[in-house]
Amino acid sequence: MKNRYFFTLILSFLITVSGYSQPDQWDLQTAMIPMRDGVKLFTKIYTPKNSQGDLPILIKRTPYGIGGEADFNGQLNPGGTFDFLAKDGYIFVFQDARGKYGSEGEFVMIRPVAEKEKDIDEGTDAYDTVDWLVKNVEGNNGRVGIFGISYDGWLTVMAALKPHPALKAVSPQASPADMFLMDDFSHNGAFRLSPTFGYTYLVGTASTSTPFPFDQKDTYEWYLDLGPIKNASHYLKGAEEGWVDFENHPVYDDFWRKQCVLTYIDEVKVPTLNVVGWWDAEDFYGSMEIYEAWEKLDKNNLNYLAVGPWRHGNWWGRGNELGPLTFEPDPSVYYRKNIEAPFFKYHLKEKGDGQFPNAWVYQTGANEWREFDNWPAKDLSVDKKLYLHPKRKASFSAPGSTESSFSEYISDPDNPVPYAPRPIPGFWQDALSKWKWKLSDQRFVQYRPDVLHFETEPLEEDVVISGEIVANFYASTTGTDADWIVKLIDVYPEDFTEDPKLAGYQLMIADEVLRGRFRNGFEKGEAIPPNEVQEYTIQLNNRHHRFRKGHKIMVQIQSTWFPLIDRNPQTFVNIFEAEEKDYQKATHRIYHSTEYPTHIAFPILKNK
Ligand code: PG9
Repeated sequence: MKNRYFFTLILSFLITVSGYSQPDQWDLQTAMIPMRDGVKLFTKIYTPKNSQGDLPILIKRTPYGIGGEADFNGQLNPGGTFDFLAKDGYIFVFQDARGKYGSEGEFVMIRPVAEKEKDIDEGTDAYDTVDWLVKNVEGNNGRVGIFGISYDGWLTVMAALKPHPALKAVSPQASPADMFLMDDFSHNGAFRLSPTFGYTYLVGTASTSTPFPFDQKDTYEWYLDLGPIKNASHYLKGAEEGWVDFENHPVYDDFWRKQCVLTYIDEVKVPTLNVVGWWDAEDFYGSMEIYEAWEKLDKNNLNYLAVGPWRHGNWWGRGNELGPLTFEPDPSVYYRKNIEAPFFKYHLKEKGDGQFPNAWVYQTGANEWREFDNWPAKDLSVDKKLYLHPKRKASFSAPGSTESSFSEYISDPDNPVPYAPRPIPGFWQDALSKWKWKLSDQRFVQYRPDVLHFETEPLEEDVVISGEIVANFYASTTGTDADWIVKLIDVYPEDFTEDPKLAGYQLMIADEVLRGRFRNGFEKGEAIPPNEVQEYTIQLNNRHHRFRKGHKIMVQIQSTWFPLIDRNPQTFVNIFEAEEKDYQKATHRIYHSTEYPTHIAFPILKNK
């Protein structure tokens, strides 16, 4: 007991001298802030009680509810999400997005940028909020920042497109960019069934967020029992509007183009810190594309990138553990203390020297932060190709002329490969289904008859991937459409005394899907000619990973990934109108010959 008392005493001493705030040190004001069309948005404003001098304002806008007072008090206090920022001193503002929770108006899922000057969008709502805050909140220094994760990150990008003059720094974190090509709703034209069905219900049925009430623990079975995807709308009463958009736009058309933020990005107008995690299962692509789009236009070096060993958003919490992996020191604390806090401090408080690298990139496998002048650092790497061979082999040499030419499997839409070990709870209900499945040990499907694998010998030296990974492959099918899923895997040695729970572990480093009908472009689908070899390219995004000496590199290929991706009927029909009879087994072949040398291309670091 005595010890505990002593510990508390020391802790409160440390908290006092380090300047951390206590819960009762915040003044809370609430406001309904008027937008230009008269709609009012519910907003909470936390001002530190004993601040000296005027403070900048940091805003987080969200459709997910700004919650009870305790939530945000908690985040502002020691150990909370905003710990280092709170210590530096800001006025924190939290706001319900239009049409959500306490805010008036209509919520539109990923509302496109307004076409007419006078119309509203999420950018104008951010603008009007900043304007009101700098004019009405006492003790502000006239400098404002906006940040947020995921939808809130996307709202941050919207705020930066036509920024209010007082907006001096933004940090979009895990923001989606293109919902058809690669973020939450579909990847390369393959519809993300469980994330999208769950999300449509979550945000579409009420102004609050209510997850779909699955009556089965294993949603793998629930979605399989659903049958053809056209049956899904039956369960989305109240949220039909959102779902109809998917049914009406099964190809990349103007609807998707207008929703895509990249369509609107021009010069970098505000210092921007883009943030994302290597194992983000929702919006990795979007965050990288936004960084890259701004980077190309960044004449004044205002655009930055931080990528850590994180799932979707866990730089706001503890970051020591992710699935089976451990990281020391905690990369989330490192990020908040050494990247995020100095970034905002420099731009909103004009303190510090502002000498930041362009990119802070965590090298997984080596488990350390690296700093780069640009990302990917093309000048520091050379291109390599990892080829597939018969008998489940992979190597850095191209196939010889005597090698047999293909490996094959039967893909059955009635028995799809699960994307995570079952039972798979609802995507929006559970950390495994939503966040951690990418960290699952891929041995759970390696020997399914509908999954191919190819692996190298144990590596004789470290191989450090540093940049964009691309799968170039040759395949045929007996059907008229097929999905192709490619996974790049770090296989740990069987004898891994360093961390026995990782012995033999198959850790996914990169993964992606392509719906075959879109092999020549996303604007229209084209049937695959049966039994003809076709060439396919899949971008597996970029990575910075060290495959260590003694590890093996594995490639797995499969054609179902359920219920993450809806079942491709494997016959060329509009999938949203497909009937039970359209779903057919098909035999797929992956070629590995001199004529058709399937390979994965990636840059590796020259100087390890
Ligand atoms: N990734 C989620 C999302 C963002 C935008 C649209 C739909 C979903 C999120 O976690 O907010």
